Amino acid sequence: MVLKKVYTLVFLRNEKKILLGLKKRGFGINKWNGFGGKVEQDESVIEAAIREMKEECCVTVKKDDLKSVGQLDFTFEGDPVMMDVRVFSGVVYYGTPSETDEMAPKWFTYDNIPFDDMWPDDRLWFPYMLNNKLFYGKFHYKDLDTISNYDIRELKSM
Ligand code: 6U4
Ligand code: NA
Ligand code: NA
Repeated sequence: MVLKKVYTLVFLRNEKKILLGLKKRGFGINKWNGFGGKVEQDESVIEAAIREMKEECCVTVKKDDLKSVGQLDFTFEGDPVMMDVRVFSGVVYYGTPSETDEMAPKWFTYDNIPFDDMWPDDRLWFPYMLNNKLFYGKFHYKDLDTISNYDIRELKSM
């Protein structure tokens, strides 16, 4: 039996920039990433995505303004739990991205994305997201810094 935990990951974007947050604690600490976290038992994936945006960078997003753009499965050597990450992209939001205990938000131009300080998988699937292609990616990590194998493909629909 495969154990699986579902996570959200949200990227706010405009024509010139993408919003990332520097994670200040926990899993992925000191890495830049989108905003998100575990889907809890009493909520849908989209509800979790909206809640985590608010908790992590104080921004309100509405359900209809978030677009499902990809799915990522991560496994780690010696860990039976698969991370199933649902990736969303949005343009419209309310409020000003602000620093919280968990994340320090910052806008990056598309030619200046800090891949060296992100999860190693990001540079492999960001091109799909940035070119508005739906994607599925599967990554097996040997340790937290090293991908031992992966597969990414474009999807026709989510
Ligand atoms: P708690 O336990 O409440 O602090 P929670 O906020 O629920 O945690 P967290 O922050 O651990 O969850 O969630 C991990 C976040 O990191 C999710 O948004 C998914 C994302 N993530 C995990 N592995 C990733 C990877 N290899 N590449 C990537 N994002 C990843 O781009
Ligand atoms: Na989180
Ligand atoms: Na959480």
